[in-house]
Amino acid sequence: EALHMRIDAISLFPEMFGVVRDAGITGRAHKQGLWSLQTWNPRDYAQDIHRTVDDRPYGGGPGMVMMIEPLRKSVQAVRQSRTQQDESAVQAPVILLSPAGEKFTQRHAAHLAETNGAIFVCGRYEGIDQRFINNTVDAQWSLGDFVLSGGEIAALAMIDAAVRPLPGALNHGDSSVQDSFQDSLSGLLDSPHYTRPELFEGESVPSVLMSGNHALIARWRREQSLSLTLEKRPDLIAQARARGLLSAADEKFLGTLSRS
Ligand code: 9WO
Repeated sequence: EALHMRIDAISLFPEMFGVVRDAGITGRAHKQGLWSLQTWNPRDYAQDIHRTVDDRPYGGGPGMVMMIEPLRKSVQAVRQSRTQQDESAVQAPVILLSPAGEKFTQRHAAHLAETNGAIFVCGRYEGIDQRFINNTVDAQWSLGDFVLSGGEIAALAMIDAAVRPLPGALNHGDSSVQDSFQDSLSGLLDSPHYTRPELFEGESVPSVLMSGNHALIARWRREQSLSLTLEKRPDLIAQARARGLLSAADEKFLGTLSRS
């Protein structure tokens, strides 16, 4: 059976997840059954007639805090549903989207496929009762140092990054393209792209790309990638070097750059 990744999202705004489920590469991959999404609204697990999910912060201060119980019950419902679907399935991690989390990278995206997805918890208001984080959250992931109005948009970005590399998600699912995905994992920036017209406002496409010489083109792209990365993200060059991803030819080319 083909690899299938299941994502569960606990959110007060489940309609936000329609975008990644229905549009573009992730939408097509969803239609193909490469991954599935289920959303869970904590409001459906509230205790009272008003379906309250937030309350005022102990100690005072502005805003409201998400209550533990609707969140905990949502997680319990997800776990039950996952067990019903596959009794032998490993328990997926409960991941909270938060600026306090680990910085999300391509490694985290790849990890999601291996753990059969995740249970994403999207906070709203001023935040979530710390006891839910202590008791139920397995990891916190961040997109970067900025504050959103909720975790949903961060979860959408991470789901997109996790679905793209699933085998068959990209149109061109052949092995050569899988290799170029591996290249993108090596952490070098991509070389520039060009399409028609050949001449635009006096600027032409680099002639090597018109040469038809595939070996030459591959070398040019690699060198563009190396020089662009050295210029804009030298930290990624160091990282690629430490991982043994730079060939002798790469090092020789980089040497010509730093000497000029
Ligand atoms: C907000 C926050 C601010 C500073 C330090 C730690 C923090 N944690 C949170 C938090 O968990 N907030 C909840 C989720 C409730 C308010 C909206 N939330 C949120 C998540 N805002 N921004 C994010 C987020 C998530 C991932 N990457 C970047 C931002």
